[in-house]
Amino acid sequence: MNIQTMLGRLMAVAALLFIAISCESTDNNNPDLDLIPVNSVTVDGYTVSLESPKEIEIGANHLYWKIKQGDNTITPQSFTITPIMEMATMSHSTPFDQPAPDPLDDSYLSNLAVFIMPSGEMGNWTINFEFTTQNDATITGEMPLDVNSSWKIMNTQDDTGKKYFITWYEPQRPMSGNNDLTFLIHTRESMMYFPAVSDAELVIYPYMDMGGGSGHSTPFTPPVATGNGFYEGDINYSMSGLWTTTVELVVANDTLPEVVFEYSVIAK
Ligand SMILES: [Cu+2]
Repeated sequence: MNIQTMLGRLMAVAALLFIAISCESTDNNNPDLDLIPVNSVTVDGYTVSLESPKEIEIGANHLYWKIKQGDNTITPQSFTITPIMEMATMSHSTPFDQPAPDPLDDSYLSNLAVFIMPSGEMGNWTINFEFTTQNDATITGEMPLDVNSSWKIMNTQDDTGKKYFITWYEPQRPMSGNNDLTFLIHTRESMMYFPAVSDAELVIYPYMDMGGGSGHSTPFTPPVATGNGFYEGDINYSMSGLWTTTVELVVANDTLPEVVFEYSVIAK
């Protein structure tokens, strides 16, 4: 987490305290987390709801889980998930963390999931979940999930065929001027295990094609590893419009085939 994100979280906590003091807040959605409902499933009288700040798409997603028995939010002893994509000839998972009590609102369990493929003709996503209630009851269920396309994830591989997933984590909405620039790197150890890679190097090159054979780059600080697969730098877009960013991943002194992110930068 970088300084800006931390400041943002602190400010959100301050805003939350202010709201708690200044009004009788009812249950329902937390305005500071600003979540939209994604799906919910009821099993044995327990309703498991999934919310997220945005529609679920390939690339990074923050998932917020709430478990209710009737109108009461319950705190399970444990809650684990397994995202699975069922495809014609095989099934696979995706890079994800297990949910933990959310630091901003502990009525939610939250986690990061990086979806590597969109839902569609190729296959469907389901999140299998299991939780243990305070009465030691174990409840299992499954939640179908629609994963939309996006430009925010690409993959490459080394010459043994080992796959690496490069996720554009931020800016989610690139704007002219300065932006935090954060990537996430994962690899595929098996169809069910996609660990974070924290010891790679990223070589990036942002470019704007101005047409007629001319174009230009823009000032940036190369992203460096900060742990858990995160690589943080920044970028200062000199113009709005269509940009590309080429990313070369260097793993164990081996430079893997480059990937190119293509996206719009909006005027501030
Ligand atoms: Cu798939």
